[in-house]
Amino acid sequence: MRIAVLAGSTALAVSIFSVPRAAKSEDKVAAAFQEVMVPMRDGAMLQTVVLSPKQRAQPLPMILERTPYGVPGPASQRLRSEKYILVFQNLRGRFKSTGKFVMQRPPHDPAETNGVDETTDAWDTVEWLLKNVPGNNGKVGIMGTSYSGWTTVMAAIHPHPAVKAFIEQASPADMFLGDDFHHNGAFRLSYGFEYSALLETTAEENYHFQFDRADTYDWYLGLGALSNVNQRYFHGKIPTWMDFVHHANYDEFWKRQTVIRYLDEVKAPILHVAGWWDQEDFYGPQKIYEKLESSDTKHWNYFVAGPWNHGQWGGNGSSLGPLGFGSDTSKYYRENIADPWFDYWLRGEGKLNLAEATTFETGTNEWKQYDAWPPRKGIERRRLFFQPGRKLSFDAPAVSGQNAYDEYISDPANPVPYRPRPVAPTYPGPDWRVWLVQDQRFIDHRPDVLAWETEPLAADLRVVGDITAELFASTSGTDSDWIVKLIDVYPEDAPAERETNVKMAGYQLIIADEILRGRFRNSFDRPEALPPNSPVQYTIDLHTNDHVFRKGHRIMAEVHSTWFPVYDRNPQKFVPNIFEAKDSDYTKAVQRVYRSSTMPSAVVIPVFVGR
Ligand code: PG9
Repeated sequence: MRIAVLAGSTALAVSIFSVPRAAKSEDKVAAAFQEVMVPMRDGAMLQTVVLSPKQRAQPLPMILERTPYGVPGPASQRLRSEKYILVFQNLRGRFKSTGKFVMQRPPHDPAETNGVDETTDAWDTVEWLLKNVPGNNGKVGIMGTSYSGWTTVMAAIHPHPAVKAFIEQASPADMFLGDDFHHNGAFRLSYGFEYSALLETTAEENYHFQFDRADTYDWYLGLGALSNVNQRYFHGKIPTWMDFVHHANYDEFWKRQTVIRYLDEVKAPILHVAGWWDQEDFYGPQKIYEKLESSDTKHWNYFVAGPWNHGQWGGNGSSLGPLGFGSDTSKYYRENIADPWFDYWLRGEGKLNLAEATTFETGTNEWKQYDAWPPRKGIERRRLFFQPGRKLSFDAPAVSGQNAYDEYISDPANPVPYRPRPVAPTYPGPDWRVWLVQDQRFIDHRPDVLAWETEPLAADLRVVGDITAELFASTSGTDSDWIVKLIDVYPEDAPAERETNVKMAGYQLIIADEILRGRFRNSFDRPEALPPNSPVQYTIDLHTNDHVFRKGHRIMAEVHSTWFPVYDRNPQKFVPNIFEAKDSDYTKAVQRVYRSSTMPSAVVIPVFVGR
């Protein structure tokens, strides 16, 4: 059995404005389609579609998805399973739902007795469905990917007692620290700009910003300073853009919005799902799982990660970009994890044979199970040090002193592209969906990209858990971005991938990556200028992973200071608010990465050494 709504998530990833569930050829069960307006406690009416299997031997549980992206239309009259009633709902202010759409509306102030938010809307919806949907068995599951993954988590803060299980897939956790809109305070320019234009023009239009250049790298470069966005295009009319401008630091606006803050207790079973190459919300599910794990006394909190981009678990998971995985990993997830999860909690069927963490180990293409995430048993944290001659090794650097560094000039007028040009608009893609697995050789010749590489590995190296970069670096400017990537370099004799036939000789595959905006090195709330030409130590979390660097492969660490236009350019001169920087504030800077015994830049990897 497969739960049809899972397939909907693919539509989300392909085009976020496809209805969340398009009819599929494998949909076999005739369904009754019903569209209703569900009343909320403050009088708002939310457009809701109920798809119920026509043949029902017994009352069925309901699975609810709450989305800003549109509900299925009347043509949706088939389902893949006769086991569930599926319910889709548009959030306030989206499509026919009344009320006001607020991007990631935070929970209301508890002092406000009539307050509404996504938690109360989910509650009111469940209450209404239980009373009004014929043939339901009184049990509800809530699930979704990305935005609707986030509404799933919001519902889990204070769930209706009828909600017996959740599946949260790629929910953002914190839009300033690690998901769609910023990473460690660095602004995700192309996503932030295009997504807010898309959602906050009229819902009927779902306006894709009309670029007048095929290569948006060129377009964003021509845009210049961020302050030009309002002057030339948005004119102060896009609320989310105005929030970016007014909340350039990690202030109460962002803190109130993060779900982490409200998750003090696991109130119903919840499964968290992440994709290793999720180009949007990879941070979220890891952090949400981690926060809930601290209060998981009933063992209701579980983690799954696979070799997927954003939402790929709903579609075909046999390959991603050039990479083949030896089997359909998404099908595996659906059939062996997601379906049994809901069958167990909502239908009382089967046993829950689920490990605390189930992750797909890339490199070997094997599913693994762990009793903790990140695993603690058998793990040794080892440093891969940057060495002279662009070498990377486990030996601590022998050289000492201020002169052991590698250097580049970072020029905001010529930023490092994040994917091969021309950079097409984010949506509808398809390049956006695969950029994290694209061969990094397209930038390795640039003088502003530095890389350090190991010798070919004598044996497989299994890396499981949290990866961190420890960087000692200076800039001649007073602000700077630092991007660190951990890359798997394939040997020259690497065969083509079986599923995709792509030749992998010399391929440079990103395994882990992150950016840190230097001004936030001590505090995300209070940015500080960097001391020019003085080495500073940065610790950058590259997040958890499960990857085997195979024998014969090399490991590479890469550092640069622009990643454009997925991130805006740091002016490299400290200004109070980068959204208000002038074109003249953007300056070149000399960047040095140190690799001495006293300033040993390194990537710290969790090596599995056995139990
Ligand atoms: N990544 C998208 C998103 C989630 C939440 C807020 C804003 C954007 C999405 O795919 O829904």
